[in-house]
Amino acid sequence: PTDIKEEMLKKYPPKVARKRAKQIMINEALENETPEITANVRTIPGIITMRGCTYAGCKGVILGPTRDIVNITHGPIGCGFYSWLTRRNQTDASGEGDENYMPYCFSTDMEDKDIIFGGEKKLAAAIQEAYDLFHPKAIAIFATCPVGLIGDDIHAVAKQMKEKFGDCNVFGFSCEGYKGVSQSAGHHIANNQIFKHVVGENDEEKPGEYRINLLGEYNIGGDGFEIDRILKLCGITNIATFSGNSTYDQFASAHKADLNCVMCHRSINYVADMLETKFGIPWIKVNFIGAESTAKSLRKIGTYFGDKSFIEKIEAVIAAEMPEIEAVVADVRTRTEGKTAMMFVGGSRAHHYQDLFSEMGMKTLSAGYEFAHRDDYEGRHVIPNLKVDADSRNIEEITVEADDTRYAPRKTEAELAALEEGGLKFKEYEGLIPDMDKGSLIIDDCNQYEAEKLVEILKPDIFCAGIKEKYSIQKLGVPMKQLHSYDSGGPYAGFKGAINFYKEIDRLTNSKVWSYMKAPWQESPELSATYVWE
Ligand code: CFM
Ligand code: HCA
Repeated sequence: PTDIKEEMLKKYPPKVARKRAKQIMINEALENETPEITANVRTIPGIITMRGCTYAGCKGVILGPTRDIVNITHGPIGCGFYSWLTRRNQTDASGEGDENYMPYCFSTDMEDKDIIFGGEKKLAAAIQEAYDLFHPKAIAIFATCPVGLIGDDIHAVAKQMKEKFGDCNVFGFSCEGYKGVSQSAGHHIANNQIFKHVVGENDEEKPGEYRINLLGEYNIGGDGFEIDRILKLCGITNIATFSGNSTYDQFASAHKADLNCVMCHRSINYVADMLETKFGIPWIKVNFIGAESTAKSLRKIGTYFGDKSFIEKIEAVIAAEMPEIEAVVADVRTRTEGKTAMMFVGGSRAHHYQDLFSEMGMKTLSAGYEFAHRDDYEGRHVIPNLKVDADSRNIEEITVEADDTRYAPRKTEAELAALEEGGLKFKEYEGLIPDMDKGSLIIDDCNQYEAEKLVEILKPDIFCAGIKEKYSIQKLGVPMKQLHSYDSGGPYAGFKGAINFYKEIDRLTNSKVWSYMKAPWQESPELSATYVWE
């Protein structure tokens, strides 16, 4: 691995190599303590990063999957267009009276004249138009880069329109693309505003004995549908998913749950913490990617609520689902055992999907996040030591306090301590590093050049990343699976999802098509030329 790291850094100018060296880690045995990685820092200009922008993290990721909020992008048309369902987040609006605005793409379509003379009037007109057409419960406004540069005050416009309507919640997000170093800043901005403007708005009692929120599940390719199916079988009531298949009212009622289950730690841990501080709801980390992980997560929920009959019901569900999983695994493993994978994805999947691969007997040679923070790699214990740099200071920190009337600790200190004693950890995420093999390569903010080098040197049987990586990897003759959009597949979460995934990876890694393929320049290299500098 040392040689591979050196090989990857060799082409860089010395200053760039020094910086990248801190983001490329050879996993050492964890005898002493978890080694430190540099993360959540700016991408070096000139590098073709896999990352996206802060607006994408706020509008596309967190609010995009909510069906009954009209999401208006204040900006040039491309920003709205490229964040319009490309993530394959699904929703079920088949219920009586359900609103679904997700198939629409709302934008102010800013043009040169709006940049010069200001876009606030155009924004107010767009909000009015959306209100007149749909009378939605809520309208959200998302700022793009030029909005911040010219200084349009989206919050003032939102406030003015909210007062004017009286029956529609209007609020804005200062999530200009450049606001942070990646999508991650957008998550934080989205979490803050949803918490300030929506959570706690609906105090109606909610039915259900075992009530949870599922935080950080976005229903990509129907993942959330499969998880909800399982929860329902177990008798668990999901009050709100943040934010797959969600509605305004789910967010507004989130304070009615008795446990928060955090799936994607990176994107939503802020909401988990705020719900605990303000309303007294504890949170645990779960993972519904992988059959074993799904069973483990369900058992954690069972332990938390503690009722014997509930725990038995959960065990019965697991016992009913597992035989099919075992049969498929036994079959695919004859073809996938010992194969290798690499994955570079967002801020949680590069960790979660390793469980699915190991269930198939496959080994992860290298993995990393696009925009996770050190706690997602090393575990939450590093949070107190994280340096707050100029880029993180840019993002508003909101102060949350216990609610005067509605703060109600769901468990006493003694009950929590007893559960911890028994192995159920609260507010804890240990990160990706401890789960990876010694000698594997962990790479933060991996880029186009490094990805190609890795494939060239280690020749994995499958490479997982996003759309920008898809074709360059396939052209190297290696099968590529998108772990963002799932290409056209999914669900991959839960029990049924695991089966879909095993079959898909079996098909991809055992197809002969890649070995038959020759790139055009390999077949007829008439374009070979020598560059001459005069
Ligand atoms: Fe969380 Fe996500 Fe991810 Fe993410 Fe994303 Fe995504 Fe992702 Mo693409 S919220 S961090 S910002 S699990 S959109 S559903 S796939 S990069 S690994
Ligand atoms: C985003 C969304 C994205 C992009 C995926 C990709 C997604 O970050 O803006 O690069 O293929 O999951 O759709 O992460």
